[in-house]
Amino acid sequence: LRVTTFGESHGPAIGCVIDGCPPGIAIAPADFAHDLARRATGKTRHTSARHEADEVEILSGVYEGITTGTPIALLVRNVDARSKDYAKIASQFRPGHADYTYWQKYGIRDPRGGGRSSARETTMRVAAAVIAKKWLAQRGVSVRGCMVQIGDVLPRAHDWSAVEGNPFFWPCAEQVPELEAYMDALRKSGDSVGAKLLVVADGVPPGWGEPVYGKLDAELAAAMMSINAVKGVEIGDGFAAVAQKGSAHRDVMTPDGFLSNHAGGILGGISTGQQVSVSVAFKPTSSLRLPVQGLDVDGHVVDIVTTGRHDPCVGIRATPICEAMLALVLMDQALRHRAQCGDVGEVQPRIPATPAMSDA
Ligand code: EPS
Repeated sequence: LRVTTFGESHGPAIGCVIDGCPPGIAIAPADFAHDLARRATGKTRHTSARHEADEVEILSGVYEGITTGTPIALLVRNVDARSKDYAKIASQFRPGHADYTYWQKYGIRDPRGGGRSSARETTMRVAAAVIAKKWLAQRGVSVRGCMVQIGDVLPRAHDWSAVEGNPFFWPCAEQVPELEAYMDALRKSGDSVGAKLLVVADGVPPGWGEPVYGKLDAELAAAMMSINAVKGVEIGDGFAAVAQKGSAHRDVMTPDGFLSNHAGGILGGISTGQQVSVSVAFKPTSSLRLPVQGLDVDGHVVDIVTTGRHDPCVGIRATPICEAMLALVLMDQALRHRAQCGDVGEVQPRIPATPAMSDA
């Protein structure tokens, strides 16, 4: 499965091409609405106020509502760009923003709304993954995510049923008013903050992933790191494993399943049959109202103040994006596994009775 996106934040449209998708999957424009709305701007005061319709047009690869096996092209038209906000930033570099490295690399950039480096691009990852999630669901695999840290605030409880009921994808309902107040104060101060997200996949059978090149965890890390503003990825216990003893980190095996999941459902680059778990760190966004010293294209020191409709915490909208990358990597690995080892579900478990752990 190959997915590529195209388009700029303030161009006429954004889109993606999904190549290598199997035929026979039912898909309609309405199927994209739910996940695109979960990711969209303009839904609450805690995210950018830009109002995009995010309506998906299916341009190719689907006939009479069914994927044909040919490349699927999806398009979303941009309807609420305000490019004049970016007149000044066109000749300046915001500290912490990709506009500096784009300029160093290409010597030309589309500065309007961040152009290609805008979070707008992630719309199409989420759209592409709607198809992957559907294909995976038909094989008993589901993907979900939540926020597990914003700034220095940690959840006091982890209740998956709370996650979709608040704008932060936060797993502890009683803390939501606290987060609202936190974000209101942050927005008023003109600053931004980072966040950590957790995404998990349940129902992944043992055997997905390749042992050396194309390890499941390596591909997940690359996929997550390709999302704007991501600065860190952990699989299972991740960096906490540094302080653990081997006797604590290893997941004890019994005929009824593993007794823990420090490995995050992956050993040697291959899924164990347990829950696959990935944590993703998002940096605080760099487009701030607070003035900062930067440079302009001529190398002069300038005071930079970014106006416009920016997210004070891009992690708030990133749960569906991380879910999308998890689903796309899993579908790709499942197809590769099928090509090499037989259809998903056709291969009998080599060791009987190793059910997945519960999703604690
Ligand atoms: C973004 C800036 C804002 C966000 C945008 C990402 O856009 P604008 O500069 O046009 O006000 O709204 O995100 C989206 C439009 C989206 O769909 O995610 C940025 O600088 O990355």
